[in-house]
Amino acid sequence: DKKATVLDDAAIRRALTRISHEIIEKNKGIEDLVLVGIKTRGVPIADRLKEKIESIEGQPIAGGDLDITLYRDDLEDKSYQVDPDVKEANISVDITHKKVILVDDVLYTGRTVRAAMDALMDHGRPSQIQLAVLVDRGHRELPITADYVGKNIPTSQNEVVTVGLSETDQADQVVIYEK
Ligand code: 3GP
Ligand code: 5GP
Ligand code: MG
Repeated sequence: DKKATVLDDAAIRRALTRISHEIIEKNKGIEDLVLVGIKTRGVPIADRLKEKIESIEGQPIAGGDLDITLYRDDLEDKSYQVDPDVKEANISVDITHKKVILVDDVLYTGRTVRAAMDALMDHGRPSQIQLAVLVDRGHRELPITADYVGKNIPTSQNEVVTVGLSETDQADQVVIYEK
């Protein structure tokens, strides 16, 4: 059952514009930054941030993506717990001594981000890893925090946050559903 639309297209656009400025400010520019999106919906979000940051700074910024197999079979049955694993990494630049910003749509337990960090560290030795998410829905199971958050959405375990993006879905919107 649909409970509420928490972000519409204008709100998503504003949140990503704000995060773009926060990334530039925190890093005092964009030198040595690499934006890495986590598939599926972290990738278009990373692309949008990349475009905004490049237009603000007038310089290109490196990018890549990670495909992490989530516990797709058990979205319903949470008793069957499997940790996410990295299926594929497409990062063409050398990330050693670079500041990597991981980008995902929803941060929940933190296990996906942990797997992503493992994959990055197999690829090189970044000087720093930061995390940007459109939605933080809480319920962390690991000591992981996002550096940049579009919106904090306190949820219960039996709610689901769906993220729609024009690149993959009909429209840009974030909606809370009750399972
Ligand atoms: P995404 O690939 O765009 O991030 O996990 C696969 C998809 O299932 C995700 O899409 C996500 O949107 C959706 N999803 C919805 N609820 C959950 C959940 O509780 N856990 C996980 N892992 N994915 C969820
Ligand atoms: P975590 O590993 O932190 O539990 O979950 C993060 C990943 O799982 C994100 O990439 C996201 O796609 C997915 N995910 C977990 N919970 C939700 C949710 O409520 N809504 C959506 N859209 N994705 C979720
Ligand atoms: Mg995701």
